Amino acid sequence: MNLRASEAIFARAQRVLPGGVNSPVRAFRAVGGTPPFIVRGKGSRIWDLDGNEYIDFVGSWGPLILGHSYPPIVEAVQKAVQDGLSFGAPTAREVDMAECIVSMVPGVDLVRMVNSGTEAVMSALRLARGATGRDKIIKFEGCYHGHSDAMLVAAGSGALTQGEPNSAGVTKGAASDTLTAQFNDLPSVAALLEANKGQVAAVIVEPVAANMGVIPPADGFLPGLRRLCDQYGCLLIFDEVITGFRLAPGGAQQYFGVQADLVTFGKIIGGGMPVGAYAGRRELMEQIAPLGPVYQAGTLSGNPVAMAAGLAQLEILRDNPGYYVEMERKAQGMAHELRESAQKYGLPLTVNQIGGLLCPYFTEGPVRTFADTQKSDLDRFKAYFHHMLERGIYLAPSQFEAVFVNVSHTEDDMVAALAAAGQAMAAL
Ligand code: HOZ
Repeated sequence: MNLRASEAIFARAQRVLPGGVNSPVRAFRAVGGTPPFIVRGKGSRIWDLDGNEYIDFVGSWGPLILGHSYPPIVEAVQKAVQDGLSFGAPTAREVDMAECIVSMVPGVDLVRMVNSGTEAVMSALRLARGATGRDKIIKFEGCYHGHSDAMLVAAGSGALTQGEPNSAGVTKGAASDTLTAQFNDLPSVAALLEANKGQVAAVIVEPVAANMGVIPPADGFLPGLRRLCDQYGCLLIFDEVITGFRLAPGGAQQYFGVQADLVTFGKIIGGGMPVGAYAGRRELMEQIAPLGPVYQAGTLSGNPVAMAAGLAQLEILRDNPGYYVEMERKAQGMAHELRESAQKYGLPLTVNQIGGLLCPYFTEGPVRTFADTQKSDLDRFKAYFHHMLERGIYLAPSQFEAVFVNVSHTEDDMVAALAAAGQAMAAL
């Protein structure tokens, strides 16, 4: 594959951007080689500077359920742009967006828009602490909730990929109120709650852990968290940056039938633009300024262009519940075929799949915990990744990220991806 133009600009990039990138996983450090520099996307496809075409299974890390440059979203953005880029003043689009989220997400009365998932989580944690008068937070090893100080403890995603789940630069003070439990292990949560009685403000969880690969919650895990939070008087926060509007129109709460107290959203509600939000029931959300004592603000919050893009996508998803059936079917089919290929070539492979999310781990299964994810053969993943890229299949350059299957993927795309995977596995 010719990546000459990407190589040239990556060399320039490394002189002016740390690692040549603005977000670490993109630097390809976990897999080696040069990241293709992307120039254009349409539907399920992206193209790089050298003219290579890829079927994209990253989709901007989740939000592009309808694909790249989806015409109604592009038109909504074009219209919004003509009206002005930013006002730092209320606009009707923010109200439309909040009404749409309230209508789709169970248990949500009020929404506060922010600019990223990181900001949403950081703000939701502050709200949880303000509302309960408690300081401590329980998170799960390998779950990723953005890069705020308190959440860079035993973190997944890029932090895990880079081997730095506890970031330098986080003070002991900022980290000391973050307690770490094990995903899919209720006793580990109960033990922390018991040992820190009356001190835990919230348990925050990705309802599907999707930043250490993809780990669906075990039966009873999410209802068990709900029960424990009620028992110990703390809040349950679902970080739906990845699962929101992807598993179901109402996200993981709807998919699993478990009600959280607060939910956080990220890029998924921007349709490709930078957005985030946190939301919950009225009496909790009324603790936020200007109604209550928990302060949080932002000039770009509710930005009209981002609202236009996000709203266009959410309305389409709301009106097309069949899309969710379609994504699940395609992802299930892909998981099944990957398992078959692995079996054919005698390769130890475990594929976890739920909704339009999946992850092949290069190990015997099951993969149900953080510890299980660490058994995956990363050299095999690396070789697989490059075989796929060579064959025009664009995957996340890390074992610890999800494969995103979207509405935009055609049956031909799925067939092409599976043919490539079969060839890759034959070569491994
Ligand atoms: N590590 C993030 C995904 N879980 C974002 C990666 C990126 O945008 O480069």
